[in-house]
Amino acid sequence: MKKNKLIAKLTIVLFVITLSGCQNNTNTTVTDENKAVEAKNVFVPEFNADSAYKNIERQLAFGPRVPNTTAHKACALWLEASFRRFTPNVIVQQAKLRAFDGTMLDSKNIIASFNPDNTSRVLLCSHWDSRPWADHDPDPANRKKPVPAANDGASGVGVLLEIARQLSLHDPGLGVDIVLFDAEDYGEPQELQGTNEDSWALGSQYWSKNPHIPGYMARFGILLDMVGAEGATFTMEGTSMYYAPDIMRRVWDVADRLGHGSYFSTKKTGGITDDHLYVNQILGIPTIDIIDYDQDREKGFFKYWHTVDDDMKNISKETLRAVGHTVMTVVYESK
Ligand code: AHN
Ligand code: ZN
Repeated sequence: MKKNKLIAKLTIVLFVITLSGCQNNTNTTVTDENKAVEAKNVFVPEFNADSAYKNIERQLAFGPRVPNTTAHKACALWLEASFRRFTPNVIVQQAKLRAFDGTMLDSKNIIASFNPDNTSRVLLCSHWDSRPWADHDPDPANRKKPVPAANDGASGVGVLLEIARQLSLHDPGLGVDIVLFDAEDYGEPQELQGTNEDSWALGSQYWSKNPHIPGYMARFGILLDMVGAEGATFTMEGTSMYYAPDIMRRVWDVADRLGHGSYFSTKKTGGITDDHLYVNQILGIPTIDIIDYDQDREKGFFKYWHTVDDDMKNISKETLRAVGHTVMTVVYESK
């Protein structure tokens, strides 16, 4: 009997130790993910803004990358070939996706992986398609024309291609997946009384339900959307703050530390529907959106949003560098 009691006691003690051990581990992981304040002593390659800028020009040279057009098909091949120069691990995920108006979109999510076997992974993403209609153009004659999508599309991709190049040159020591989502910008136009939020971000909805690797998981994700405009302001957007406040603070802290605080405002803004929403909701990867957005501005988004003037004229290498430098530092410091 005594022996039994002792065993029971020991079991309880062991159980408590195990419990507190687990808690400790969890805490450590969370703390690790959050700490940003101090620069880690790791090598961070230099982000080349000229290269990012050229990547945007190359995309625009195809014409608007509207799904089901030849420009879209040609650009997809170029994006895939570009990735293959940097890593052998490239997957093109094809899907036919139904748009709000019933159009079936031939879409391709284009994915590049670095250190595919490392279980410690970071997700970087952006959309690469162009909006078919410049429905926010001040001139009604332009509203049925497609958007060149230099900022709203090509800018995030331009930054991510440059990051991919750097990842191929300097091993970050952790897994990185770069996902270029298709069919983000085929959302229902407002004048059709569009309240159909799920008509946006079709490519990321598909990928989140069918990740390129079954059971895919990453520690956190960063979405880049409209990261190239001159004088951009990236606010702390509500959907990101709801699902991934620690990641958002950490990225903003890094930006501040690197001297890019003028682009990364600590103003809290409303939540928006963008690719990160579905990655958060469906896959449960805490993902933030670095986006030029503030609901107190006339348009919310940048001045030329969904107009035919979203072209190279408005793209700034300084803005691209602020974003690229910040995101690359976060990635390499996540080792
Ligand atoms: C909505 O307008 C609901 N979402 C905007 C997401 C977006 C459009 N990002 C780029 N273009
Ligand atoms: Zn758009």
